[in-house]
Amino acid sequence: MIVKEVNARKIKTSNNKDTIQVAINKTYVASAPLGTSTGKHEVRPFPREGIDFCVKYINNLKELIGMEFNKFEDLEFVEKYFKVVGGNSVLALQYALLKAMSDNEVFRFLNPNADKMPMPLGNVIGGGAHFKGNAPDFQEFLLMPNAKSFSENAFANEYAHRQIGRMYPKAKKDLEGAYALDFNNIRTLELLKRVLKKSEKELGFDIGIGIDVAATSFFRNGKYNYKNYSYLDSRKKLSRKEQIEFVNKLIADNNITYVEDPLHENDFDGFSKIRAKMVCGDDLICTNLERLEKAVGKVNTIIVKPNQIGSLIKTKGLIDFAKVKKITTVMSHSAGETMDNIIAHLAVGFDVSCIKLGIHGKERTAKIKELVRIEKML
Ligand code: 2PG
Ligand code: MG
Repeated sequence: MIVKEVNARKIKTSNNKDTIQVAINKTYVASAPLGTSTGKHEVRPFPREGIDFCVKYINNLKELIGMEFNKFEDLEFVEKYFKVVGGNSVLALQYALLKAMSDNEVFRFLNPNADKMPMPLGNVIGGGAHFKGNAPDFQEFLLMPNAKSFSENAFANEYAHRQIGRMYPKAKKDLEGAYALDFNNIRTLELLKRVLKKSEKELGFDIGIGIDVAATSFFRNGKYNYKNYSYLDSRKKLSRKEQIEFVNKLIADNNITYVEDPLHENDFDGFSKIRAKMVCGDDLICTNLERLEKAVGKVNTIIVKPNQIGSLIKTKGLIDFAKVKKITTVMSHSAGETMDNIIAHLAVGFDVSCIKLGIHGKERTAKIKELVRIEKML
């Protein structure tokens, strides 16, 4: 594929922030999302000079014109711009180049033998940093349906989401389209179990429960500061030990399979004390290989968000390392999404185990629909 034209412009994410969109040869368009509860160890999405500067810089990238890109590894060339334009600009450029090289069939280009679909983790009830108002302290309550196909699983998530909408017609939604109810974490789990029982009966397969505690977002002065703790205490401060006990009790009482970021982003050892089937690091790892190396033996699952590291080459390296160490990989959307559906392709092409997505909202369904389309092709 020969680059004839590179065009960049500024667009809005679903949380109304600015990000960059890049088009290669007018046809292949891509953009990278922005997080809200971002980890301290994530790369900067944009440099101090701002997005307008990046747009101008990329529009003037004369050296790319006439260059040939044919393999995944060729994308490394544009990573030298990282220092100047930041992680999101580099990713948008790499995504657009990847789409151009593969004529938009990215997953096949990454893996011509791709034959497995990821399991969806659907964000159905939310709070934490994703909702300004009264809601659970935990950022995400997730569903993990266990049907054979991706489309059945996606349907199950939508079904449960719709049920909650019917039960609480006045409920607001958070940044990712999950319902934001003025519930404490325990009451939320009780509601979820009721909804899942009904869904499982209707649909005929099991649905697991996951949570993204996103604990760093309410960790202050050495304590976990709850504002919606339980029936008896709304506000409560937990020590590290109490936090571990509380999370482990919730896991046991509610049969929770997946737990993300139960402790703050530097407590590697704390993660190893959590007793769930899948203990996942998001802010803990930040899609960073050095941090994953430190986390071996402490977590058995990781979130993969290319925008946390601003490099597709490094993202692939991290996934390869995780596979060698038998660590489960979960490709993930971000709170501030765009209409780009490339993570659907990356999940299948890189053969990750799961994909975490919102259930509701056009930026979320864009990815789900693409996965349903890919499944039909496999
Ligand atoms: C998370 C993500 C996505 P954010 O914490 O897992 O759900 O949120 O993009 O705000 O980091
Ligand atoms: Mg997270």
